[in-house]
Amino acid sequence: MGSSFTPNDDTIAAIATPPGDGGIAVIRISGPESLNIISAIFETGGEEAPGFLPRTLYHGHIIHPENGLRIDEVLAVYMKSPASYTGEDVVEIHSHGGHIVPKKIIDLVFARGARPANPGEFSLRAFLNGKMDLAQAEAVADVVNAQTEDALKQAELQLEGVLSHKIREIKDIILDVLAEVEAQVDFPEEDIDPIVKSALIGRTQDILTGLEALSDTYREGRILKYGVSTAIIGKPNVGKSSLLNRLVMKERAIVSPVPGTTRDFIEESIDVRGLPLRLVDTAGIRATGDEIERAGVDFAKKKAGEAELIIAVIDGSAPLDEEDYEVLSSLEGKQAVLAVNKADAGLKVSDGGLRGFCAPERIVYTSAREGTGIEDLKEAINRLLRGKEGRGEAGEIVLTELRHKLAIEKAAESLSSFLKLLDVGESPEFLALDLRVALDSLGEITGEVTTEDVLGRIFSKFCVGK
Ligand SMILES: Nc1nc2c(ncn2[C@@H]2O[C@H](COP(=O)(O)OP(=O)(O)OP(=O)(O)O)[C@@H](O)[C@H]2O)c(=O)[nH]1
Ligand SMILES: [Mg+2]
Repeated sequence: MGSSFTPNDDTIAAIATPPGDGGIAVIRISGPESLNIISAIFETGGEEAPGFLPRTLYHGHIIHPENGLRIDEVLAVYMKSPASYTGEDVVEIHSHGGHIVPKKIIDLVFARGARPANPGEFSLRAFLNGKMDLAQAEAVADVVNAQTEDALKQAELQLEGVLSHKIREIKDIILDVLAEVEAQVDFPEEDIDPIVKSALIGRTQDILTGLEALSDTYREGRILKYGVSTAIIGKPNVGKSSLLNRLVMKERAIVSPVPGTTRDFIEESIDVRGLPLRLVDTAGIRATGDEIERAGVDFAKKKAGEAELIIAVIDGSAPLDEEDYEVLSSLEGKQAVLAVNKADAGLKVSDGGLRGFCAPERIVYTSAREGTGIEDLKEAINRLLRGKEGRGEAGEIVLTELRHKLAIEKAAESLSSFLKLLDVGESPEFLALDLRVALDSLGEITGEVTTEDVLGRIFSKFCVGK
């Protein structure tokens, strides 16, 4: 089963740049009418229409075709099919930015027969026309949405086809195994030669190990793509807001010596060693008679419950008390690091006293007031989230898409089933079936096997003009 979509023969257009103030805006047109449309509304200074050589930038004006009025001074370029992003005839107009000019131009383009592009429709066409595979097309959105350098690096790798290449390599090995199995179809009554059989088992197990390793990278990939919800919790006055301010490197939250200062929660995004964190500073957790503060404490507990990562804070300059123990006990079963803060004011808390609540490598000593230990805290978070072993090569791909992980797991399941059937001496036809399912599952990643429904879901997440 392959993708059986007929490329659309209509022409689509969109303003590809975000609306609002900006030096320029880009209006993108794709489809058979692109060249006719631009020819009808564009003229170069007094001369005849230039005839648009492909991949040449022309300077001129967008002219209203009915009344001849100049709309804007622009640059325009024509990219002839198939040498364009979508694989179709594409025209891009670089006009002045703002709200009015691009809108007036796109209205002219629509009036000449183009229709508004759906979200992601340019990339969908690029996929349908074989300009990129599905994993690459998905990466286009990731490049645009990347929040940190590492997230961008991953998106670029995927866009370059590194993931697709890896998937194809795995598929090639499965195809070899399939060929071996199919060669046995003519002798269904005989057992597979033990040497051949053990070779098949070995190769399949290697693939399974590779698939499992790839699937495991999703943990990190998901973080890179979506960020980690992180709550800073602790009893009042231990320096949670001071720590938040240090991490975001600005005076974001109010800091005061009065316990119970923070009541509402404060959210900020930060980049910790390339990992995007969505950080929430919360009210100090304690029993309180103050109604507003109590609402804050409830919020804090809720945020802590929802967070994927906890930064627990205690005041290291004072002995631990009941309120600290309540916070520390809540860390059980959570991904957490512990900041022993106010380290500048003389430590009264020792590692020994904290043992049992938090592993030693997750405890850091900080002074939010003096700004020390902040890098250690980031490093502890980095290690915790990426796994101790860290990733191998810098150019190593990680999975950032749940869809890919699920497809890989499905393929792994089929291969495991293949191994079981092989073991019990099942006939080659049945063995081949599992291998084909595994191939199809992997084919879903690159879009060799796909449905309109899946494509609709993927591309609707894009913004218009992409
Ligand atoms: N000596 C010292 N004082 C600190 C440190 N961090 C914070 N403080 C002080 O501790 C007090 C409380 O700091 P905050 O950051 O407001 O503490 P908080 O945990 O957010 O407090 P609540 O919002 O009331 O729960 C302030 O007077 C800070 O200046 C530190 O590392 N060393
Ligand atoms: Mg606070």
